[in-house]
Amino acid sequence: MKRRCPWWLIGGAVLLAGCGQAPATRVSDCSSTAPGTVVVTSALRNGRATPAPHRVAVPAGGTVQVRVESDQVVEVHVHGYDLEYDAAPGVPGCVSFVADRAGLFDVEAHPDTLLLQLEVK
Ligand SMILES: [Cu+2]
Repeated sequence: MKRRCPWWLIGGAVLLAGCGQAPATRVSDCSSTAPGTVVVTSALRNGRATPAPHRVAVPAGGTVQVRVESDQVVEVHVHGYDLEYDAAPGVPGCVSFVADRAGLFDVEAHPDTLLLQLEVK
């Protein structure tokens, strides 16, 4: 699920917790893969994740690439890092970023299909 700050909170967001953190920095659009990158792939078929939702270990500070193929237009959301991108038939969605926040983060096809979880530690 998305957690966006209401527009009227943006100005004071620095003082408020709970609106989420600033989006992570995208490393690339996945046209290349740096050595050592953890590559994670998932596919959405008929509304179901393939393979079934699973947990992927990512070393803290490492670069992770999350690639999603889909048979329908969907928005992919990497929770915790607040990254959103589209995937469509024939046009996989992909993002690479530095996993600099520890924790367990859902990767969803919105609105509510869990694709996988990234466990950063
Ligand atoms: Cu979400």
